[in-house]
Amino acid sequence: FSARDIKEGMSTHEQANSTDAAKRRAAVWAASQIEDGMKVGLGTGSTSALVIEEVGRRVAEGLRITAIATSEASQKQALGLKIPMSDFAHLPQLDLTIDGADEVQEGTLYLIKGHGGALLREKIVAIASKKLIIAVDPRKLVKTLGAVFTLPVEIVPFGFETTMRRLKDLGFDCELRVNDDGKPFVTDGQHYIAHCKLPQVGFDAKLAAEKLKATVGVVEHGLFLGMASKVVIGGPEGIQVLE
Ligand code: ABF
Repeated sequence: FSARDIKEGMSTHEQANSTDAAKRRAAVWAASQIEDGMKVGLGTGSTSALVIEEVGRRVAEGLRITAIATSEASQKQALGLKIPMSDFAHLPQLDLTIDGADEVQEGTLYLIKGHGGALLREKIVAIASKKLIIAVDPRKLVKTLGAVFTLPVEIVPFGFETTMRRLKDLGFDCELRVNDDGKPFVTDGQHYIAHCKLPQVGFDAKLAAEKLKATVGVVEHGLFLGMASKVVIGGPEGIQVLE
């Protein structure tokens, strides 16, 4: 199935309901992959919120896990559901992290993440995990990264103007993320986010990732390459798992 299968013949309201149902199916399947005793990373965003809800339900039924969250918002939700939370001082490695994504490239499982504003913590948690399962609805599948979303790049506030100029010189056309009041959006790590358009022709994700990592002032970027073990896509009637 595809995003088209969901959209055709539906009103806007029906589409929203169908997207929510797709996210929930993906979230419930992803949460079902957690086994008793696991150390689990909990993602950020609306799909991850559904995962956390399902994990909370399973914990209330007796599932024993310890978790680390990728954002203050997910930490708060998890604590509210009485999911035992910890930190990297106590859990150096995680068994499984479940998170959402903005885009998933068909074939490679390369991801754009970070529109929820938590890409740095998401990457730190993902890299500390043996496995990363990404739960999405079908709208997230793309042929080329950057087809729908810009790439979020987390940058240090000091000198952000000069960092963004250097990003531009490297071919990344970026805009600073701002709140409704026009002030810069500040991440949980107290950094800014630059949203960069990716070229749709001849884009080399690995080369882009290398260039971004080598840019002074860049803390981390939202390209997650070779990190997803599985991607679960919720659909109108079930789920599809890509690996
Ligand atoms: C996080 O939340 C992000 O990496 C991604 O930006 C976003 C996806 O949110 P949603 O599930 O609400 O689409 O996982």
